[in-house]
Amino acid sequence: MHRVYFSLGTNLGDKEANLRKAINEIEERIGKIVSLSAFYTTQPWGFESGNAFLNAACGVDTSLSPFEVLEITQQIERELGRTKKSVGGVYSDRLIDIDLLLFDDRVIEDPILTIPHPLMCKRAFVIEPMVEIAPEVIHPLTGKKLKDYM
Ligand code: PH2
Ligand code: MG
Ligand code: MG
Repeated sequence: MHRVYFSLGTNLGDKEANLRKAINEIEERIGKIVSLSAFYTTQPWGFESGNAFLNAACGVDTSLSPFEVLEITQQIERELGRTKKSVGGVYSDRLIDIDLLLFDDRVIEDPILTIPHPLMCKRAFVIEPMVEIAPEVIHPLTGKKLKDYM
């Protein structure tokens, strides 16, 4: 079994329903949800929009590989109505975004998947929910506990 952590975000439509649907699909297709943060209302980071976000984080036990997990999260995003992907760091409003943050203590640098997520510790909307559910988890590149990023 592997422990994987996801960040979830939405700033369009029925945001609470979007998060709940995504979490249900993750549980159906990826594995058991072992921890789920509160839902945090946050302001758009890195782009201009009048639509606030609802963000959360969850921990899941899975027997899948990182690339299988990535493929399934992208499928779930599409099924929940995600259309545009951010291109070159230019973000836009979205119904759902599911980002893979950590996969055990693996370090992966691949053109389609970077783990740990390179920006996870720089974004309050990611690190706050993660510290709520996984304060003692160690960042595999820095050796620091997540709670020490707050
Ligand atoms: N996601 C982004 C860019 N900016 N801002 C907030 N508040 N929440 C997000 O989930 C978010 C963002 C890129 O995926
Ligand atoms: Mg994202
Ligand atoms: Mg994403």
